[in-house]
Amino acid sequence: MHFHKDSLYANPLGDITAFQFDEAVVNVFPDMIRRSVPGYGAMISAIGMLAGRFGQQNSVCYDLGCSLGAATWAMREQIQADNCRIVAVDSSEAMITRLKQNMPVGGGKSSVEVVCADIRQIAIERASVVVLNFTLQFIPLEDRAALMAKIYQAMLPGGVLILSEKLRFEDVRQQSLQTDMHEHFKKLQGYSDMEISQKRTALENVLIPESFSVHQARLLAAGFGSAEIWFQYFNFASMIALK
Ligand code: GEK
Repeated sequence: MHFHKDSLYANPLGDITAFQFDEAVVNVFPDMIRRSVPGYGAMISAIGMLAGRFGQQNSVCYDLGCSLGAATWAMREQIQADNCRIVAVDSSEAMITRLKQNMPVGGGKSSVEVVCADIRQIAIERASVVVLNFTLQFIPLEDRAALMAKIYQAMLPGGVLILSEKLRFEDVRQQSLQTDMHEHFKKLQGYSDMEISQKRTALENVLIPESFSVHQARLLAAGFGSAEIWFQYFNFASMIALK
């Protein structure tokens, strides 16, 4: 299946509707995420490495908000434990349809179950690895604590949660600097000022970033023993929380 270059916001749009993970987005998704999220490739490979280390025998690794399964395939490559299966979940039917058409063959011993569902609704059990790679930021603020508590409860001792998010900064100058640097990154990736600005409008009230201290406090309140950033590139960060 062929993917295209992201030019969804390249022409002036009279009416900019709220961003959705529909078929138009799916068609350009690999290009869009790589050119929009600084460090995306590095985070995907590290998720594979972490799954190799934390994936336990007779347990489940979850990729929540899996999109086209980049983190799922990276985990499958690296998991060595016996009977350690992967469950990949996304609420976008367009994403899940395409993921199923694009499943790479081979590449590991773990089985992969693909589920089209809202991650707030699914049951989670015996989890050794849980990945939320740029997904929590799309969950309504009021639902985030309950989701974290559900994940924590479902995790085995010694389990890991990898939480990657766009961050906001409480300090006004940091917020403006890091936002500017991200936009500079996008320009170097070939996005025009108009594309950047129209995408910003489409994501308003859809992608809601929080600060690291808010994430950390929520993770600790859910029960995690520690939560730290292991990777950051401007306002995009990935955290590791340990049970
Ligand atoms: C990657 N992790 O390539 N339930 C399930 N899925 C959801 C929900 C929900 N409530 N809300 C949003 N999503 C991927 C990238 S993209 C990040 C993740 C981005 C899904 C949504 O359909 C989309 O596929 C994904 O979360 C977010 O490593 O585009 O910035």
